[in-house]
Amino acid sequence: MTPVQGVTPVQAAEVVTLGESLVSLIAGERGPLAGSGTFTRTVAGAEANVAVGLARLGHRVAYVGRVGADAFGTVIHRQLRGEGVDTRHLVIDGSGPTGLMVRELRDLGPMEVIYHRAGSAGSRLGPPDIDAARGAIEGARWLHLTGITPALSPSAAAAVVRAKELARGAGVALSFDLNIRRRLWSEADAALALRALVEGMDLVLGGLDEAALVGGLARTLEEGGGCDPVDAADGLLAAGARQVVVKLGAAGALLRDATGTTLSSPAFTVPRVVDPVGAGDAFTAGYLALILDGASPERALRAANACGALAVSTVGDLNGLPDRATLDALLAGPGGPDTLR
Ligand code: KDG
Repeated sequence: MTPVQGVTPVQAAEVVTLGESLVSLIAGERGPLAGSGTFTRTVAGAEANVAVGLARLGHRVAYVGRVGADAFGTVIHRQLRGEGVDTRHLVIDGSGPTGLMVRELRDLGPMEVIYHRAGSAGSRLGPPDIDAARGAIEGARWLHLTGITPALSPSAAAAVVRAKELARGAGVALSFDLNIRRRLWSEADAALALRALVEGMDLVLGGLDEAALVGGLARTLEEGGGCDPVDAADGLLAAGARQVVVKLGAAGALLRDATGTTLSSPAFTVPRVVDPVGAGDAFTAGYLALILDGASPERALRAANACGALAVSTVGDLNGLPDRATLDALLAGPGGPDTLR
Protein backbone atom coordinates (compact mmCIF):
# COMPACT_ATOMS: atom_id res chain seq x y z
CA MET A 1 0.00 0.00 0.00
CA THR A 2 1.59 3.21 -1.25
CA PRO A 3 0.26 6.69 -0.65
CA VAL A 4 -0.12 8.50 -3.95
CA GLN A 5 2.19 11.42 -4.51
CA GLY A 6 0.71 14.48 -6.09
CA VAL A 7 -0.27 18.05 -5.55
CA THR A 8 -1.08 18.44 -1.89
CA PRO A 9 -3.85 20.89 -1.06
CA VAL A 10 -2.51 23.40 1.43
CA GLN A 11 -5.63 24.00 3.49
CA ALA A 12 -7.24 21.40 5.72
CA ALA A 13 -10.48 19.84 4.52
CA GLU A 14 -13.78 21.09 5.93
CA VAL A 15 -15.42 17.75 5.16
CA VAL A 16 -13.94 14.27 5.22
CA THR A 17 -15.71 11.32 3.68
CA LEU A 18 -14.70 7.71 3.14
CA GLY A 19 -15.81 4.66 1.22
CA GLU A 20 -15.35 2.76 -2.01
CA SER A 21 -15.16 4.63 -5.26
CA LEU A 22 -15.83 2.57 -8.37
CA VAL A 23 -15.52 2.85 -12.08
CA SER A 24 -19.05 2.67 -13.46
CA LEU A 25 -19.57 1.56 -17.04
CA ILE A 26 -22.89 2.97 -18.24
CA ALA A 27 -24.67 1.44 -21.21
CA GLY A 28 -24.59 3.55 -24.34
CA GLU A 29 -28.04 2.38 -25.50
CA ARG A 30 -31.15 2.75 -23.35
CA GLY A 31 -32.91 -0.50 -22.46
CA PRO A 32 -31.85 -3.91 -21.18
CA LEU A 33 -28.16 -4.25 -20.38
CA ALA A 34 -27.83 -7.34 -22.57
CA GLY A 35 -28.73 -5.19 -25.58
CA SER A 36 -26.00 -2.62 -25.10
CA GLY A 37 -22.71 -3.07 -26.90
CA THR A 38 -21.16 0.26 -25.94
CA PHE A 39 -20.41 1.68 -22.53
CA THR A 40 -19.23 5.01 -21.19
CA ARG A 41 -16.60 4.91 -18.47
CA THR A 42 -17.50 7.09 -15.50
CA VAL A 43 -16.55 7.35 -11.83
CA ALA A 44 -19.10 6.54 -9.12
CA GLY A 45 -19.47 5.63 -5.46
CA ALA A 46 -21.86 7.38 -3.12
CA GLU A 47 -19.25 9.11 -0.94
CA ALA A 48 -17.11 10.13 -3.92
CA ASN A 49 -20.25 11.62 -5.47
CA VAL A 50 -20.87 13.66 -2.33
CA ALA A 51 -17.20 14.72 -2.22
CA VAL A 52 -17.32 15.97 -5.81
CA GLY A 53 -20.68 17.66 -5.23
CA LEU A 54 -19.30 19.56 -2.25
CA ALA A 55 -16.10 20.49 -4.08
CA ARG A 56 -18.06 21.90 -7.02
CA LEU A 57 -20.03 24.01 -4.57
CA GLY A 58 -16.81 25.46 -3.20
CA HIS A 59 -16.07 23.33 -0.14
CA ARG A 60 -12.76 21.67 0.72
CA VAL A 61 -13.21 17.91 0.91
CA ALA A 62 -10.90 14.99 1.65
CA TYR A 63 -11.66 11.43 0.55
CA VAL A 64 -10.37 8.35 2.39
CA GLY A 65 -10.36 4.99 0.62
CA ARG A 66 -8.45 2.43 -1.42
CA VAL A 67 -8.22 1.75 -5.12
CA GLY A 68 -6.34 -1.01 -6.92
CA ALA A 69 -2.93 -0.55 -8.52
CA ASP A 70 -4.60 -0.57 -11.93
CA ALA A 71 -5.84 1.78 -14.64
CA PHE A 72 -9.28 2.19 -13.06
CA GLY A 73 -7.62 3.27 -9.82
CA THR A 74 -5.76 5.89 -11.85
CA VAL A 75 -9.05 7.02 -13.41
CA ILE A 76 -10.56 7.54 -9.95
CA HIS A 77 -7.50 9.39 -8.66
CA ARG A 78 -7.48 11.66 -11.68
CA GLN A 79 -11.19 12.40 -11.48
CA LEU A 80 -11.19 13.20 -7.76
CA ARG A 81 -8.02 15.26 -7.93
CA GLY A 82 -9.29 17.05 -11.01
CA GLU A 83 -12.38 18.01 -9.04
CA GLY A 84 -10.20 19.47 -6.29
CA VAL A 85 -10.83 16.68 -3.78
CA ASP A 86 -7.93 16.00 -1.40
CA THR A 87 -6.80 12.43 -2.18
CA ARG A 88 -3.87 12.19 0.21
CA HIS A 89 -5.68 9.36 1.99
CA LEU A 90 -6.84 7.53 -1.12
CA VAL A 91 -4.37 4.66 -0.98
CA ILE A 92 -3.26 2.46 -3.88
CA ASP A 93 -3.59 -1.15 -2.74
CA GLY A 94 -2.21 -3.74 -5.12
CA SER A 95 -3.78 -6.66 -3.24
CA GLY A 96 -7.14 -6.24 -4.97
CA PRO A 97 -8.62 -4.66 -8.10
CA THR A 98 -10.47 -1.36 -8.26
CA GLY A 99 -14.20 -2.00 -7.87
CA LEU A 100 -16.28 -1.93 -11.04
CA MET A 101 -19.98 -1.65 -11.73
CA VAL A 102 -21.81 -1.94 -15.02
CA ARG A 103 -25.29 -0.58 -15.39
CA GLU A 104 -28.00 0.06 -17.90
CA LEU A 105 -30.17 3.11 -18.53
CA ARG A 106 -33.83 2.25 -18.53
CA ASP A 107 -36.95 4.38 -18.89
CA LEU A 108 -39.24 1.87 -17.18
CA GLY A 109 -38.74 -0.85 -14.59
CA PRO A 110 -35.85 -1.68 -12.26
CA MET A 111 -32.36 -0.92 -13.50
CA GLU A 112 -29.97 -3.87 -13.87
CA VAL A 113 -26.61 -3.32 -12.19
CA ILE A 114 -23.67 -5.73 -12.20
CA TYR A 115 -21.08 -5.28 -9.45
CA HIS A 116 -17.52 -6.58 -9.69
CA ARG A 117 -16.34 -5.49 -6.27
CA ALA A 118 -16.04 -8.58 -4.05
CA GLY A 119 -12.44 -8.64 -2.77
CA SER A 120 -11.77 -5.22 -4.30
CA ALA A 121 -9.10 -2.86 -3.00
CA GLY A 122 -11.89 -0.55 -1.82
CA SER A 123 -13.41 -3.29 0.32
CA ARG A 124 -10.05 -3.67 2.11
CA LEU A 125 -10.48 -0.32 3.79
CA GLY A 126 -9.91 -0.76 7.51
CA PRO A 127 -9.29 1.04 10.81
CA PRO A 128 -5.56 1.62 10.00
CA ASP A 129 -6.66 3.78 7.04
CA ILE A 130 -8.82 5.82 9.37
CA ASP A 131 -6.00 6.18 11.88
CA ALA A 132 -3.73 7.37 9.07
CA ALA A 133 -6.33 10.05 8.26
CA ARG A 134 -6.90 10.93 11.89
CA GLY A 135 -5.49 14.46 11.57
CA ALA A 136 -7.77 15.21 8.61
CA ILE A 137 -10.86 13.85 10.40
CA GLU A 138 -10.18 15.57 13.70
CA GLY A 139 -9.34 18.84 11.93
CA ALA A 140 -12.50 18.86 9.82
CA ARG A 141 -15.86 20.46 10.51
CA TRP A 142 -17.77 17.48 9.20
CA LEU A 143 -17.47 13.73 8.61
CA HIS A 144 -19.83 12.14 6.10
CA LEU A 145 -20.49 8.37 6.14
CA THR A 146 -22.84 6.06 4.29
CA GLY A 147 -24.47 2.69 4.80
CA ILE A 148 -22.65 1.25 1.79
CA THR A 149 -19.21 1.07 3.42
CA PRO A 150 -20.22 -1.15 6.38
CA ALA A 151 -21.65 -3.65 3.89
CA LEU A 152 -18.38 -4.06 2.01
CA SER A 153 -16.38 -6.18 4.48
CA PRO A 154 -15.81 -6.58 8.23
CA SER A 155 -12.74 -4.33 8.02
CA ALA A 156 -14.68 -1.62 6.16
CA ALA A 157 -17.45 -1.83 8.76
CA ALA A 158 -14.83 -1.44 11.50
CA ALA A 159 -13.37 1.54 9.63
CA VAL A 160 -16.75 3.28 9.72
CA VAL A 161 -17.06 2.69 13.46
CA ARG A 162 -13.52 3.97 14.04
CA ALA A 163 -14.13 7.11 11.96
CA LYS A 164 -17.35 7.81 13.84
CA GLU A 165 -15.53 7.43 17.17
CA LEU A 166 -12.75 9.80 16.14
CA ALA A 167 -15.20 12.42 14.88
CA ARG A 168 -17.33 12.24 18.02
CA GLY A 169 -14.27 12.47 20.21
CA ALA A 170 -13.13 15.60 18.39
CA GLY A 171 -16.55 17.27 18.23
CA VAL A 172 -16.74 16.96 14.44
CA ALA A 173 -20.30 17.01 13.05
CA LEU A 174 -21.43 13.68 11.60
CA SER A 175 -23.79 12.86 8.77
CA PHE A 176 -24.90 9.44 7.65
CA ASP A 177 -26.72 8.56 4.43
CA LEU A 178 -28.41 5.19 4.89
CA ASN A 179 -27.87 4.13 1.25
CA ILE A 180 -28.97 0.50 1.63
CA ARG A 181 -27.66 -1.71 -1.18
CA ARG A 182 -29.52 -5.00 -1.30
CA ARG A 183 -26.87 -6.43 -3.60
CA LEU A 184 -24.36 -6.20 -0.75
CA TRP A 185 -26.30 -7.54 2.24
CA SER A 186 -29.75 -8.58 3.45
CA GLU A 187 -32.29 -6.01 4.52
CA ALA A 188 -32.35 -7.53 8.01
CA ASP A 189 -28.56 -7.27 8.38
CA ALA A 190 -28.60 -3.73 7.01
CA ALA A 191 -31.36 -2.63 9.38
CA LEU A 192 -29.52 -3.96 12.43
CA ALA A 193 -26.09 -2.59 11.55
CA LEU A 194 -27.27 0.79 10.32
CA ARG A 195 -29.54 1.38 13.30
CA ALA A 196 -26.54 1.04 15.58
CA LEU A 197 -24.64 3.60 13.48
CA VAL A 198 -27.52 6.11 13.56
CA GLU A 199 -26.99 6.65 17.29
CA GLY A 200 -25.21 9.98 17.88
CA MET A 201 -25.40 11.17 14.26
CA ASP A 202 -26.05 14.89 13.83
CA LEU A 203 -27.78 14.25 10.52
CA VAL A 204 -29.23 11.09 9.00
CA LEU A 205 -30.49 11.08 5.43
CA GLY A 206 -32.27 8.38 3.51
CA GLY A 207 -35.09 7.44 1.21
CA LEU A 208 -38.49 6.74 2.77
CA ASP A 209 -38.08 2.97 2.45
CA GLU A 210 -34.63 3.07 4.05
CA ALA A 211 -35.67 5.41 6.85
CA ALA A 212 -38.68 3.24 7.70
CA LEU A 213 -36.63 0.04 7.67
CA VAL A 214 -33.77 1.37 9.81
CA GLY A 215 -36.18 3.36 11.98
CA GLY A 216 -37.91 0.11 12.92
CA LEU A 217 -41.25 0.86 11.26
CA ALA A 218 -41.03 -1.71 8.50
CA ARG A 219 -39.53 -5.17 8.09
CA THR A 220 -38.65 -4.70 4.43
CA LEU A 221 -37.76 -1.81 2.14
CA GLU A 222 -40.88 -2.49 0.11
CA GLU A 223 -43.08 -2.21 3.20
CA GLY A 224 -41.15 0.93 4.25
CA GLY A 225 -41.99 2.64 0.96
CA GLY A 226 -45.62 2.81 2.10
CA CYS A 227 -44.92 4.39 5.51
CA ASP A 228 -45.58 7.95 6.63
CA PRO A 229 -42.35 10.00 6.27
CA VAL A 230 -42.91 11.68 9.65
CA ASP A 231 -43.15 8.30 11.37
CA ALA A 232 -40.08 7.05 9.51
CA ALA A 233 -38.09 10.14 10.58
CA ASP A 234 -39.27 9.72 14.15
CA GLY A 235 -38.03 6.13 14.13
CA LEU A 236 -34.54 7.41 13.30
CA LEU A 237 -34.75 10.17 15.91
CA ALA A 238 -35.67 7.49 18.45
CA ALA A 239 -32.59 5.55 17.36
CA GLY A 240 -30.44 8.52 18.34
CA ALA A 241 -30.21 10.84 15.31
CA ARG A 242 -30.39 14.57 16.03
CA GLN A 243 -31.79 15.57 12.64
CA VAL A 244 -33.33 13.43 9.91
CA VAL A 245 -33.92 14.29 6.27
CA VAL A 246 -36.15 11.90 4.33
CA LYS A 247 -35.61 12.14 0.57
CA LEU A 248 -38.93 11.71 -1.18
CA GLY A 249 -37.90 12.00 -4.84
CA ALA A 250 -40.62 13.72 -6.86
CA ALA A 251 -42.34 14.64 -3.57
CA GLY A 252 -39.32 16.63 -2.33
CA ALA A 253 -37.98 16.11 1.17
CA LEU A 254 -39.01 16.17 4.82
CA LEU A 255 -36.88 17.24 7.77
CA ARG A 256 -37.51 16.42 11.43
CA ASP A 257 -35.23 17.09 14.35
CA ALA A 258 -34.92 16.17 17.98
CA THR A 259 -36.36 19.55 19.05
CA GLY A 260 -39.64 18.90 17.21
CA THR A 261 -38.98 20.99 14.08
CA THR A 262 -40.70 19.71 10.95
CA LEU A 263 -39.99 21.16 7.52
CA SER A 264 -40.86 20.02 4.05
CA SER A 265 -39.59 21.22 0.73
CA PRO A 266 -41.05 20.41 -2.71
CA ALA A 267 -39.04 18.90 -5.52
CA PHE A 268 -38.12 20.85 -8.63
CA THR A 269 -39.99 19.93 -11.78
CA VAL A 270 -37.77 17.85 -14.01
CA PRO A 271 -38.69 17.68 -17.71
CA ARG A 272 -37.29 14.15 -18.03
CA VAL A 273 -35.53 11.82 -15.63
CA VAL A 274 -32.60 10.74 -17.77
CA ASP A 275 -30.66 8.84 -15.09
CA PRO A 276 -31.73 8.61 -11.44
CA VAL A 277 -28.48 7.14 -10.09
CA GLY A 278 -26.54 9.56 -7.92
CA ALA A 279 -29.49 11.89 -7.32
CA GLY A 280 -29.54 11.08 -3.61
CA ASP A 281 -25.84 11.89 -3.33
CA ALA A 282 -26.33 15.16 -5.19
CA PHE A 283 -29.14 15.99 -2.76
CA THR A 284 -26.87 15.22 0.19
CA ALA A 285 -24.02 17.32 -1.22
CA GLY A 286 -26.36 20.26 -1.76
CA TYR A 287 -27.76 20.01 1.75
CA LEU A 288 -24.35 19.74 3.42
CA ALA A 289 -22.88 22.55 1.30
CA LEU A 290 -25.57 24.99 2.39
CA ILE A 291 -25.44 23.96 6.03
CA LEU A 292 -21.66 24.47 5.95
CA ASP A 293 -22.30 27.91 4.44
CA GLY A 294 -24.44 28.72 7.48
CA ALA A 295 -27.74 28.66 5.57
CA SER A 296 -31.01 27.72 7.27
CA PRO A 297 -32.30 24.14 6.93
CA GLU A 298 -35.12 25.50 4.71
CA ARG A 299 -32.64 26.96 2.22
CA ALA A 300 -30.44 23.89 2.46
CA LEU A 301 -33.38 21.60 1.65
CA ARG A 302 -34.29 23.73 -1.33
CA ALA A 303 -30.73 23.65 -2.65
CA ALA A 304 -30.62 19.89 -2.02
CA ASN A 305 -33.77 19.38 -4.09
CA ALA A 306 -32.28 21.54 -6.84
CA CYS A 307 -29.09 19.43 -6.87
CA GLY A 308 -31.15 16.23 -7.04
CA ALA A 309 -33.14 17.61 -9.98
CA LEU A 310 -29.97 18.60 -11.83
CA ALA A 311 -28.47 15.15 -11.21
CA VAL A 312 -31.42 13.18 -12.66
CA SER A 313 -31.38 15.35 -15.77
CA THR A 314 -27.98 14.07 -16.94
CA VAL A 315 -26.38 10.64 -17.42
CA GLY A 316 -23.79 9.51 -14.85
CA ASP A 317 -23.36 10.05 -11.13
CA LEU A 318 -21.12 13.11 -11.40
CA ASN A 319 -22.17 14.87 -14.57
CA GLY A 320 -25.13 16.82 -13.21
CA LEU A 321 -23.53 17.94 -9.94
CA PRO A 322 -23.75 21.73 -10.20
CA ASP A 323 -21.23 24.43 -9.56
CA ARG A 324 -22.36 27.43 -7.57
CA ALA A 325 -23.45 29.49 -10.59
CA THR A 326 -25.58 26.67 -11.99
CA LEU A 327 -27.23 26.05 -8.65
CA ASP A 328 -27.88 29.75 -8.09
CA ALA A 329 -29.42 30.04 -11.55
CA LEU A 330 -31.83 27.18 -10.90
CA LEU A 331 -32.76 28.56 -7.48
CA ALA A 332 -33.39 31.98 -8.99
CA GLY A 333 -35.60 30.59 -11.75
CA PRO A 334 -39.31 29.71 -11.77
CA GLY A 335 -40.35 28.31 -8.43
CA GLY A 336 -39.28 31.33 -6.45
CA PRO A 337 -36.70 34.09 -6.67
CA ASP A 338 -33.91 32.86 -4.48
CA THR A 339 -30.14 32.87 -4.44
CA LEU A 340 -27.78 31.31 -2.01
CA ARG A 341 -25.82 34.37 -1.04
O1 KDG B 1 -25.63 6.48 -4.95
C1 KDG B 1 -25.06 6.07 -6.16
C2 KDG B 1 -24.22 4.87 -5.87
O2 KDG B 1 -25.05 3.81 -5.56
C3 KDG B 1 -23.36 4.44 -7.01
O3 KDG B 1 -22.48 5.47 -7.35
C4 KDG B 1 -22.57 3.22 -6.73
O4 KDG B 1 -21.76 3.61 -4.54
C5 KDG B 1 -22.33 2.90 -5.30
C6 KDG B 1 -22.84 1.65 -4.82
O5 KDG B 1 -22.17 1.08 -3.98
O6 KDG B 1 -23.89 1.21 -5.25
